[in-house]
Amino acid sequence: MIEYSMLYPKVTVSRRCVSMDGMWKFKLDEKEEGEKENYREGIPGDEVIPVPASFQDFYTDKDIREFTGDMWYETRFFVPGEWEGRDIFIRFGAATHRAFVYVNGKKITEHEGGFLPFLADVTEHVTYNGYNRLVVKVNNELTVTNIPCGETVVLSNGKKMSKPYFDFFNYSGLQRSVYLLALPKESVFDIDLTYEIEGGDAKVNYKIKTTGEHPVEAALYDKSGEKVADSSGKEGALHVEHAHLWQVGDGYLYCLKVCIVDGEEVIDCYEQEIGIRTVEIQGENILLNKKPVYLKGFGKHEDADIVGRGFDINVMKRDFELMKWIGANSFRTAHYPYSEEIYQMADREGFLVIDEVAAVGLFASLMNFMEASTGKQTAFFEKETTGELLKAHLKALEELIVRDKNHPCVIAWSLLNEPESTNEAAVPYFEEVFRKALELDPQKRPRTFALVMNSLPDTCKCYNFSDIIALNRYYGWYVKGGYEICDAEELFRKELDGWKNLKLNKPFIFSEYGADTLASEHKLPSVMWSQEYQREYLDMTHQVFDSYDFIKGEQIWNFADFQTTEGILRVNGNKKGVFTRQRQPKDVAYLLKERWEKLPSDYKGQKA
Ligand code: BDP
Repeated sequence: MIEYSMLYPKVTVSRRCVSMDGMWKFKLDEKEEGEKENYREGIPGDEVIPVPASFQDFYTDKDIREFTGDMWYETRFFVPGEWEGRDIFIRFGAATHRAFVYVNGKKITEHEGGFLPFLADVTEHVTYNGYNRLVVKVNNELTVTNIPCGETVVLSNGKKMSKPYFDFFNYSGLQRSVYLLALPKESVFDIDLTYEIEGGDAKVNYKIKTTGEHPVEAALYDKSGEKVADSSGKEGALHVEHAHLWQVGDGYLYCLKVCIVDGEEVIDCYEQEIGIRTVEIQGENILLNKKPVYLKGFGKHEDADIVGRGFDINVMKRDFELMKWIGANSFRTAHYPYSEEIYQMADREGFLVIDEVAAVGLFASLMNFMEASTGKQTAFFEKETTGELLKAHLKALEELIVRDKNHPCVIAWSLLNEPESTNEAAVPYFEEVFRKALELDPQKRPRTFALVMNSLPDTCKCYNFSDIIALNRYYGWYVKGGYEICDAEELFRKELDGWKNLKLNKPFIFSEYGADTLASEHKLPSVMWSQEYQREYLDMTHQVFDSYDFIKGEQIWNFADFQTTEGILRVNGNKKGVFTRQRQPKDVAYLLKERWEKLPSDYKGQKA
């Protein structure tokens, strides 16, 4: 059980919420002296840095960019006197990968996991009508007991370095917004919703958790602010006549207003935007509002110049404009839960989201993207540390589902990316994770995980857990690239025939496929890394997709070029983007646009 409310911070009649974003004091603890020197009471020096942002790409010094260890942040905040008597929290959108929070020199809380929000209850520790000091120690070391998995090594010069078991740069710090909240003592804590569509009408079933015993009233408003239904009680149903369903490209949102009342007095009100829609798997189909839907889109990253993985509202806007332009309808939040504002945007724009927890790197290798195709085994789930990892994974999963369950855009949970699922030891681990997701989600959305190259029909021990089988495949890139692409196609078809023969009666999607391509390279005839080859690769891949009816979606890797650890296989990052890191199209963007605009939304769907 999460002991604080995960509801997104909002100002209402009863709630106050003040942004703490801005320039904060900052210090990398290079000498590991922060504890001894009592940084919790104030950090030395004058360095300041923006919050939210990753710290890495502001500076010109490589030791800073690669810094691994503790970093300290500090800011001052004012708590209004009229807030006395309320519960006061500091809400962190995320702190990557773990944080220790101190207010006025006193430790308040700590949190493990770098991509989900947490609250520090500071009610008893702040000075009212006065200034307070907030110090946060953030640590960005990677381990195999937390997600995402990796190692921290010490180099011969004594400096620590992050060695991710995953293919994205270990951006870290306070990468999301921080808010100061004042809530009434009795407040709305959590909201569960399920939907039933009845002809043209709909039923919205709700369950409200509060921190007290007073009664609850719920009312639903349409986009124009008209009340369309209401109900009393912590649990109930709202009947909506002629419901405007939430659809792809038509993210119609109602506003659910939940109030705790004491007679005439309103104790607390919270407003939640909701979209009325159903999601289910039926045979080989993914059904949205009982109609088959074919996924077209991307695996993405939160990644951009300068700000790194820090939430940037401008980058978000551009990304949605590009996704609409190209005819996409969906994306996967590879490889971690994204900033909440991105799901809100997907809700409004009518995008389908596969929401991924940060369980990436569960395959002990620094180059798993290469080695996964070779059949290499690392006995990952046989490690002694697996129990501890599972605990961290389940906790993050709970935070993810509680945070995101009310977004209409979220149509499935991705519970792992490219784990080593070829070993029996993975089975009990998967069992726990898949069971937990089902238990936590009131809407019982489909669950999936992305299968790595060597998790094949005859080697993968875990595909049966998935409601949607999601394949990450690189035939024509890591396997038989270049002039050998004809052999890649043959192997690709052989694998798919294998899946077909299993008659799983489940939908398959490609959660990754792609080829590294330098925006600067044109070459006729093609060579690998040229824009011409990216096109050839996609032509072959699309032909394969179109030959199998059980394939119900394609999410290319990646939306845009992104930063990774440096190495001989990465040219200043991963270049599989359809767009450059600056969000301009490579040639294949036009090819995908043509394809995706042509494919009907229910492509290959058998009518339910
Ligand atoms: C897969 C990973 C992804 C990598 C991609 C690649 O899921 O994170 O970036 O392949 O190699 O292994 O480009």
